[in-house]
Amino acid sequence: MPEENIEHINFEELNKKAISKPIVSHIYTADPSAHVFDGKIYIYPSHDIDAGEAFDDLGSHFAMEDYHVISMDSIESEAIDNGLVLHADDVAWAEKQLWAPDANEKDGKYYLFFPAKAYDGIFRIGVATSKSPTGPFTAQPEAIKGSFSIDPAVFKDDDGSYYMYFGGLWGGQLQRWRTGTFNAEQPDSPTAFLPKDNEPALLPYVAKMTDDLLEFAEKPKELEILDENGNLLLAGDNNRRFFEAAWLHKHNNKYYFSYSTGDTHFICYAIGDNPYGPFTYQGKILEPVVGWTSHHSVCDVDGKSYLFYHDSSLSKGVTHLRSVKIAEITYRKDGTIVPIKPYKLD
Ligand code: FUB
Repeated sequence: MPEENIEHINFEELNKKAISKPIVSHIYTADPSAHVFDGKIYIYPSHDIDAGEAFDDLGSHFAMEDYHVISMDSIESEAIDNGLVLHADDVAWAEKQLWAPDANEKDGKYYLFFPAKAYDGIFRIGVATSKSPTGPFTAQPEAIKGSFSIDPAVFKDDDGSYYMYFGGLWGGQLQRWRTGTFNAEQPDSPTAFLPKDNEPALLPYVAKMTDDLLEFAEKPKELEILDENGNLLLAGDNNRRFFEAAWLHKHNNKYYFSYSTGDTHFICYAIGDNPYGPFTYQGKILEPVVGWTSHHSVCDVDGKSYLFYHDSSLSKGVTHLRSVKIAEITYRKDGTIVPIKPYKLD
């Protein structure tokens, strides 16, 4: 339910029909990355604010400055805001736009992975560490070497290896890295340097992390997303191609790579046999929500699988003021996912 239809929406009615309510309403939260650490649920979201920036297709209005961590004892219990855990002022390399983060745990230490725009206007990905899942986090002095673009998601495989998935189009700058170096031409254009509609779509990236989780252990590789015939999805296939919001989870020994299609507002997924893919497109997980963006994570809690997502229903459609919600995921016997409709519309 993208921005262009917003004036026609009766939010009171729509919110009555929403399948889930915001987990917190005293602040705006978005891009939820959920994990279970020591039996408790921790959600690492963006912290949306209205910084007064005008809306544009580069996402300048997403002018977030800090992060909070939300925790829950169980999926039904109250969501607790653990307060400020990291501010842009405390990240030496980052100027602004603290976008969608993720976190993970290793040997009792917690790692917050986050994208931010550096002082040269280029998005990089940084790491901050803490002894506690609820922070506060201390940022590394520099961004991860060789990092670029946005939306890091760090997956721990069963063998103890950690992989970062990342990338995002338009304001996320992925299209500016096609030659391997940043293309700073036409700085105000979100769509310059995108492939043509009949060319393969831009792909997200994956890189194994070093043992200390602070750097890439290898040069990031493209993650192939194929159609049912084994061909790469095309750039003009806007309903299915990758845009942003990478997430990787495992179900019944298969790897599920899920992502947002951006301008068509779906959360989709593709299945593969290993963390590097290739992945074959399967379908949608979430139909469009209120607001332009859609961003999610998938997390198993007490034997059930949940989608953590956001919408702009609480802010009555303000696209950069979003709220995190939760809905249960149902798998079919063949491992495919029943798509979730966020509102029970007739
Ligand atoms: O929250 C800012 C950006 O909007 C995220 O990085 C994208 O995934 C989209 O949700």
